[in-house]
Amino acid sequence: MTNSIATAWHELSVQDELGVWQLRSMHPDDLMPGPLCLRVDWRLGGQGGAWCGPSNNVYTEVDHQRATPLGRAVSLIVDSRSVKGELGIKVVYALCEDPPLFLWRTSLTNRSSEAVFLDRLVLLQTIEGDDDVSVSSPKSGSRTWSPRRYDRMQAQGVDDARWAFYCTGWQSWTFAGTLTPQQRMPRTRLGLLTEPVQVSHGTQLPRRTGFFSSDMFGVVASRKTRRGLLAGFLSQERCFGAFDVCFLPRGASMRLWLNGDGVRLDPGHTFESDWACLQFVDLDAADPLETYLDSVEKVSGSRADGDTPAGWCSWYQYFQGITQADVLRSMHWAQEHRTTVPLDVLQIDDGFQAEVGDWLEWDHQSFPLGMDQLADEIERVGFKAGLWLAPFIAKPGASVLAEHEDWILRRPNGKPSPAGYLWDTFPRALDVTHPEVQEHLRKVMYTVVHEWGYRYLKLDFLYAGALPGERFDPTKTRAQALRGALELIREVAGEDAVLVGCGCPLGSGVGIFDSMRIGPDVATHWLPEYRGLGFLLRSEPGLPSCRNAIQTSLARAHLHGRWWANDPDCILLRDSDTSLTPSEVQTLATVVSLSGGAMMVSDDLGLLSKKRVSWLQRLLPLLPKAARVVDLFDSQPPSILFLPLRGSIGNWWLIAAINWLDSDADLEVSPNVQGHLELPDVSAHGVRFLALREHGAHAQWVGDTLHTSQGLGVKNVERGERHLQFAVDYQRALRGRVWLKSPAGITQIAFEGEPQPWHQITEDVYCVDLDFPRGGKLLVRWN
Ligand code: 9PG
Repeated sequence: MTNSIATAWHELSVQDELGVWQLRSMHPDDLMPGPLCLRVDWRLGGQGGAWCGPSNNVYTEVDHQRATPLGRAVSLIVDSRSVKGELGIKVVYALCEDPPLFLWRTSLTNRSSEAVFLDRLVLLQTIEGDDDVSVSSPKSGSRTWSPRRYDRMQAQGVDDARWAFYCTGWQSWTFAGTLTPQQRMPRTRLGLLTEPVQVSHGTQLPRRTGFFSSDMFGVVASRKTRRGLLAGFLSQERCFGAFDVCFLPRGASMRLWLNGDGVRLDPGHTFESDWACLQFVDLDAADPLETYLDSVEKVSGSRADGDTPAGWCSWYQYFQGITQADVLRSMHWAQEHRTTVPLDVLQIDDGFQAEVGDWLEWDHQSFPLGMDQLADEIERVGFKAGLWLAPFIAKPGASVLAEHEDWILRRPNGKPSPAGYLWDTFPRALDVTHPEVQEHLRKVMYTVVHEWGYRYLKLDFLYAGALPGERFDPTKTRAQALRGALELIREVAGEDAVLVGCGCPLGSGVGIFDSMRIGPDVATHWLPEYRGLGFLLRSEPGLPSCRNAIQTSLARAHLHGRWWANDPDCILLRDSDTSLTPSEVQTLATVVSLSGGAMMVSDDLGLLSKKRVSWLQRLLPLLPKAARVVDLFDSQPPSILFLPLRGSIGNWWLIAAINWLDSDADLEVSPNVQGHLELPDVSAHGVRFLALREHGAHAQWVGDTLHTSQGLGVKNVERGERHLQFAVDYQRALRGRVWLKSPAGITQIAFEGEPQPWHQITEDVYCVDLDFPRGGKLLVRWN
């Protein structure tokens, strides 16, 4: 029997006997998947079991008002059982109208008398149109994914130039970007050194051309029809999940699945999956992924409305050699420059602790004041004290491991679960489901926040809480283990602490973190390198490098202000002791500024030249929102950012275009359908950054170097017949050049009543240099 439900947006039909379902959009241009099916794989008494659709004991119900995380929705509930009856499988499909999103999830109940171990929950897989039979006859638990068994998008065959797949990696440092069928997935080639760090256990690492995988959500898109299909999950609290796509000559095969991690489901117990969802995407909409991204935020309660951090971080200057003296030097500099460069956080990174893992002991020679008094000192002079911790990981020599061998997460063979190669060693992960580890985490967090007084915490290497292993609590998936530990940390730290996630599986952090690192580490070099091995590492997508940090952050710009405040990693402004060119420094600073996210500077501030300090000043205060990466679905790496702004001087656009080439190049952007801008001679790895405004017959503000916004500090404009007066205020000193247009010429420019010299640039454009301790009124007169 076929059951259908519909709304103004979508229509769903489910064929009971075959377990085949299909979703149609009412919008004829939308990219629709063909017939789909579900699948569950498990083990019971040493035997594999699989279910591929409700061929047995089906019961279907329609509920017009069923509660979902996005409000009430018309729903279809299909209750069925596995062939041998050991597993009860309930699927709820829901068509939400506001937002227009299709949701579904499965609940599995163990109806046998023995434990069931859950391997995989496939929520969507495309099927061969003429091969339905293979779908309804369950085959037992093979773990491989054979794309030959799935089939086409309902759209025509795959033409290389037309298709694209947007993928986002598992954690902060994993690759994100848009790929085409003739490309391969960028992946690490360093095996056990980096794979446990960057890749979710079980997620495909496809090597073949046109085969891709994305964690949490992904988008298949047609560049020609400008339509796409987003498949993903509304939360990652119960399972890690991925969207796998392969482009084959006859169509695109897709699979959206959750990793059960082999967790134990006891008799009578039910395991509910996270909600899966599909969104039809218009690639040319102002904010194409808005419906999905906002829904994730709604479900987990984002913390994006707090203040976005601006401050200093010790890591990229001092690394593990940081001392109290270095911190105090930067603090004094920030104190002296407060009126020109208003920073609010001073964050001590890795290096204060006695050993990675032993957080409550420190090196008394390097930090004689002690970590508590140092925090007091930082707070006393008016900054937020920040500290780095990697709570789920420890170096092999740490006393926490010597004293508690049983806290280490281990593989079934008893060896520690690989956590990657870090700090020139192989560190261990803690089993965060162990009650003693949880007690230890409570103590560490309580001490650091409530006794020492650090209000800003950068919590790093969090993926270590979600590595595969035999856990104290075998009923918890890796995602549940991590989420539980993150919730515990937030609970102990309190609502007021600013928590920054780093090295963190992204979906697990929504609702926990105020800010999240969304890309790999920056570095004072453009390409990845390690001990002179640059040539081998160039294409590593997750290793520290300026290029990797910028590219990944651009691909995740849309998360800002929704799931958290994005942290695109630090800016590095130094002009000595770096191999970054001035153009590369500008590209990094421009992208970080236009991200609207956190801005941490990681230089020895006292060593910055005057010019570089003036660059830093222009970046503060932070921009109020993120720019849109307009070519996200069209180029890899993306290179064009637009940010529409509105203020008392009208509406304008900030536009940045990046030259990714290794040589100077002419760039072109099309801000609208009617026109394009030619941007000649942009230097290698450099950026052209400008403000675009309409110009009329009257006098007006044209642009400035006061601030990256080029105008948000103009709080008020007074227009007279022969004058214009701008009230300018950035809540700091005012330094830079302002360009003004005046068709009738200029007779006087004055700031706070004092006449200022000006220069004529073109027939009707003039400029004036300002250097004042604070904002004020800029007056322009003509005859
Ligand atoms: C401190 C650093 C900084 C940095 C973090 C994180 O693969 N690795 O060897 C690797 C080492 C360090 C690292 C990332 C990866 O950086 O992102 O900002 O806090 O830890 O150790």
